[in-house]
Amino acid sequence: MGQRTTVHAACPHDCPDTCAIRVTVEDGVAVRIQGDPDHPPTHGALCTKVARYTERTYHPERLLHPLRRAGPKGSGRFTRVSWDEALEEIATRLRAIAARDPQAILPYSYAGTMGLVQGESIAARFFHRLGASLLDRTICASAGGTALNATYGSRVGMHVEHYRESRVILIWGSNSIASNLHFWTFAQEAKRAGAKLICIDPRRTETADKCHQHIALLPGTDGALALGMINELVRNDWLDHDYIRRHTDGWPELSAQAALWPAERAAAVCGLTAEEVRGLARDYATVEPSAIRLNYGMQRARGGGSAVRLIAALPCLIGAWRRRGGGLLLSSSGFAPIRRNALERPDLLPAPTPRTVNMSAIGEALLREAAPGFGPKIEALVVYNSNPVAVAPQSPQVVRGFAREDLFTVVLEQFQTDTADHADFILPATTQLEHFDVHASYGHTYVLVNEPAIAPLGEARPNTAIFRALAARLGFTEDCFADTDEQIGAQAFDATVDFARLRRTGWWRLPLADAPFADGGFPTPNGRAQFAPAALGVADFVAPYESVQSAPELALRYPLAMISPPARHFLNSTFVNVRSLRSIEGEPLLEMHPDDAARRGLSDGAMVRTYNDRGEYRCRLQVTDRARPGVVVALGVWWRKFGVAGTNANELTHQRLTDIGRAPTFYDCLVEVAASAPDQLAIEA
Ligand SMILES: Nc1nc2c(c(=O)[nH]1)N[C@H]1C(S)=C(S)[C@@H](COP(=O)(O)OP(=O)(O)OC[C@H]3O[C@@H](n4cnc5c(=O)[nH]c(N)nc54)[C@H](O)[C@@H]3O)O[C@H]1N2
Ligand SMILES: Nc1nc2c(c(=O)[nH]1)N[C@H]1C(S)=C(S)[C@@H](COP(=O)(O)OP(=O)(O)OC[C@H]3O[C@@H](n4cnc5c(=O)[nH]c(N)nc54)[C@H](O)[C@@H]3O)O[C@H]1N2
Ligand code: SF4
Ligand SMILES: [Mo]
Repeated sequence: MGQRTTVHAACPHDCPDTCAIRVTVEDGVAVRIQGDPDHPPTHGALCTKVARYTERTYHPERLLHPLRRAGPKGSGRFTRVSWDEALEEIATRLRAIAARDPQAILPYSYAGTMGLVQGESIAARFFHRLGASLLDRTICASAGGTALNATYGSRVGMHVEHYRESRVILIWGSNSIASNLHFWTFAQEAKRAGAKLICIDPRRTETADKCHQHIALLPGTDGALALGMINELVRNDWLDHDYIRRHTDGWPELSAQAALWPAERAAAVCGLTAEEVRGLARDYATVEPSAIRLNYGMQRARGGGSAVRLIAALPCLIGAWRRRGGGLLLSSSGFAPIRRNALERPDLLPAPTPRTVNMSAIGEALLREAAPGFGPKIEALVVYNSNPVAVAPQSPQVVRGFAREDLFTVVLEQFQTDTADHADFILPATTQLEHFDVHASYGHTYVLVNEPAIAPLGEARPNTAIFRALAARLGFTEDCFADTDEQIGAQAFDATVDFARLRRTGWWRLPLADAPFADGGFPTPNGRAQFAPAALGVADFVAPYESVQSAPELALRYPLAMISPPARHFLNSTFVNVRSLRSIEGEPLLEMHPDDAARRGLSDGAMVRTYNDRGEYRCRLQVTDRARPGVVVALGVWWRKFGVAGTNANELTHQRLTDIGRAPTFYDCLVEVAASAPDQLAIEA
């Protein structure tokens, strides 16, 4: 019997649950991964994906050595090189570009790991000191986040545990069983205690199946639904006048706006019945405590920011915040006492501040020439914690950008993703089991530590080590480049977090009130929720760029709205290459309602072509009433190389941005679907 130890870890994935994990290690090998039974949100359970984390870590296709491109851009052909050769050549190329204009260098990263150390710490310091372009990290949550900041002053909300006490829960724009499993456990507890669960989602998800009611609105119409509900709250006087008077600003403007939205008008926009709108308002406002679990599904359309502002007003109007089982949660990330400046060191930036490039329109950015108002052409891209070739909207442009022979691309990765295929250099990165990190969460109110369980595999290195080495080669001598990962972990939180204790216990609950806004006290300048802040005015319904109602001419050619929400057994594009999980998801599918399929003469299992002016995507059709009429669903995000024709659903999405927050509009996308020619059927087994 060898040496057996257990270490405290945290799930690194971009998931609101941020589970506390215990890793069992035997003779230097991670043999078991379990949810921490003592951490209240995790309560000992992990999702199917991360329960398989050892399969991912010890995957035979892990990148274990630096690689240099050995074929045309995007060919995916590489040869092994030493770390020394790779770092020296990368440093030489970056130094030469920086000598002309460092803004021609762009970092591209997101939340492949949510860790504060392996995310934006040494990496941000490195790019700040270099004077590289800044990246606007908008691809996921910035429409909803900006809306919460405007309304509540920060990204704050209910504690997830308190949903067990709610008597009615609106699950709004969320397939919780797939993407927020640990919230769902609390919702089920509430359900057993008699709570009514209502799911608001264009798709009949597995979560909708398990709720008492499913409201299948059209994509991008949530703002209209919220206005219709507010209209009903006023008409029936289901308002908490005292809470509104003492703890909110802008109600006169908001109520005037909502007066224009009787249930009939809202219903017509949403593709619902007026009774559905009225019933929803009644259920929401006449039982206490009532709670909303808002998620990001509805903010991926043009009006997503306004929709979140309108929905965020609801718990204030009925005084739901007075009790801890009432209120709303979209994100709790604003509660975490993170010292971003200490981690990222914006003081290292040159003056004037470099330009900012929006990650959500990376395709456009890579294809632009130097221009006033844009700045220099992008000559180098350093990608870490992200797989933009698969996940960024409008892949035809993204791929053309990444395929530029004159672009120098470095990708730090664990696997040879679609993005890594387009690299000049691939640098092998460690996984969560192999490096140190600290975490906050956007779905609960704890901070966590992740101790390394095993030594790095092969020659893999943590992101921090890679950027430290590049900083040294570029001659950056500031002390902050010498910080160890554990020192960075200690800098990550303010003094409310006792770092030494956190390392002993693995996780720690932030000292917050149970019902944080029972007596107002929102983190706005005057402590009141803002319905019509000066910068934005009152929110109204903002129609999608592309929908039958808002773009009737386009809809003549492309009459179906396509949404592409997360698949349950993947995490964005992570895990697509883990065989056991991919076999559960099967293959890329397009769901279509039987009426829409019959109208096109398409049958279940047929290969289809989904297309619009931007491109074409081929996959198998699934005829199912999970999709409502007029809406097709492509669960993703699949790696392009696993697709029939080497594409995924982002072949069809566009790069236009949300009303506020500069975010992508993945679910604001009209398409048409037709049978695919038989010679295009070849699918790899
Ligand atoms: N298993 C799994 N978990 C994940 C992820 C994953 O890929 N897989 N991704 C993680 C990430 S990065 C994030 S940001 C979160 C994402 O979290 P969410 O975006 O909340 O993802 P989902 O739970 O799929 O919920 C989106 C739901 O919104 C619905 N929807 C689409 N358009 C609209 C609309 O206009 N209005 C309304 N009301 N609903 C709409 C979709 O049908 C879908 O069921 O989940 C995280 N967790
Ligand atoms: N059509 C469509 N597109 C979408 C979405 C959608 O719903 N529909 N969702 C969008 C959303 S919400 C998001 S958040 C984005 C997500 O997009 P990304 O942030 O790109 O997320 P992933 O696809 O999970 O890719 C993360 C990559 O980081 C790598 N990685 C993980 N840990 C580390 C590490 O420690 N070091 C390094 N160097 N690499 C690491 C993983 O191997 C993985 O390849 O996708 C967006 N794209
Ligand atoms: S992906 Fe989410 S549910 Fe799964 S282990 Fe990680 S934090 Fe928990
Ligand atoms: Mo996301």
